[in-house]
Amino acid sequence: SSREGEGDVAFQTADPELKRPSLYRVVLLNDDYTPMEFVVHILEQFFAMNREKATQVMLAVHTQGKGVCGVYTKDIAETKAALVNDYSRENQHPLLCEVEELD
Ligand code: NFA
Repeated sequence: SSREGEGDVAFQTADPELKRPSLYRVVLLNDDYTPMEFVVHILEQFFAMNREKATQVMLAVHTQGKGVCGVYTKDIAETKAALVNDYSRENQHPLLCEVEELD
């Protein structure tokens, strides 16, 4: 349990305290205008899903209002959501991607 800033390097090796990073869901929200094919394309390109999985998740968002694209650490979740939102806006679709902290 090395204290910060004291430089006791020996303890860092002997007693590493590894905190697991907090996890965050990246979710897509349904809307009335974004084409289903565009949502499938997003799930394939940004979340590495195959066509079958992407179609399942898209339909879950469409019927239930929202759906989980993946679970990531904070930086990765926020970056993915921002990339999806920028890409949707560039293509003039209202699709929204949000980040939720896991309990
Ligand atoms: N509800 C959209 C439609 O009927 C499809 C959609 C699915 C949009 C998932 C956003 C998310 N065209």
